[in-house]
Amino acid sequence: MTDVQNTTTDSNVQNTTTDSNVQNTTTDSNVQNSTTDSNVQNSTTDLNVQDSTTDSNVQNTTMDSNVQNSTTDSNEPTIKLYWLSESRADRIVLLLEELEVPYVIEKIERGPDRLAPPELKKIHPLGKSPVIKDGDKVIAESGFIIDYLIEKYGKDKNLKPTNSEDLFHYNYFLHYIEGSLMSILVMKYVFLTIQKQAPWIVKPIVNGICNKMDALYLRPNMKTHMDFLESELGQRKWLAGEQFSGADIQAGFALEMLMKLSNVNEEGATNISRYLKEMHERPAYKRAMEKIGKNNQ
Ligand SMILES: N[C@@H](CCC(=O)N[C@@H](CS)C(=O)NCC(=O)O)C(=O)O
Repeated sequence: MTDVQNTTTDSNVQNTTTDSNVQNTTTDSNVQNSTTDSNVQNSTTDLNVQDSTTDSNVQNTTMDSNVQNSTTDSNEPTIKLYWLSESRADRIVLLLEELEVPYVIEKIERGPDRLAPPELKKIHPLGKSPVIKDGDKVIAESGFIIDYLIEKYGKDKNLKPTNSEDLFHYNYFLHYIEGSLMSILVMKYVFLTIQKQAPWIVKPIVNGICNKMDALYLRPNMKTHMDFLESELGQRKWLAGEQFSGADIQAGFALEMLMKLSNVNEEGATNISRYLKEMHERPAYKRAMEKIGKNNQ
């Protein structure tokens, strides 16, 4: 759409202000400054910014100048999510909607190579999404972001169990999803993409290698994960217990991907399907999908 992002509240002031922290961001001119007390931070970005969305009750967003303005009252958090299209960053939109805190999304499109634009490395050296800024902190890793935001802003939201049994499951699944499940799913996705994009002359060889890898490693592993998750969700309503939690926010994206890449329908995974359906019914989920333009799910 445009390389311009503006967020204006109250007046057209280019400031994000919290207690001890002042943040100014100018995206179009590729200059970004964050100032916290005596700590001054400058960074440069030329991300292809598509849109900027904030909780409509708190902040208004306009797109017609080179200036990003957001002024919040002193108790409001200042969270900015760098959201990459078709990515795990969807999790953080869902979480922010569950938390009902004000936030700004900077939408970034994948390049034709399906990778994130290299400019994302100016936000965090790994250049991956999700990544958030909260005041002067830059935070990466979806599991860590989820726990950080719940700890900081979700005390009254019941998104992190307090009893030890559920907390045990919460921590396990927060780690398991990225540590074990996603690596298999990403590998499967990469192999499918390689097969799709292989030039015709090498296609038979590429297909041979990919299909072998699929049969020997990927499919059996995906089946193991599917059986495990079916069994876990047969024992509890949500992954950590009877209460929806950050572990489910971490898991939703991966379970959708597992179902799609395994070509399994509802009957093939009744517990996972029930679980995903219940997640889709959550008002925060609906709002999150609306915000990222996936409201047809
Ligand atoms: N373990 C990280 C993974 C982050 C990650 O790999 N994100 C992908 C999107 S799903 C990404 O940024 N890919 C773009 C690229 O590799 O260029 C997390 O959970 O946040």
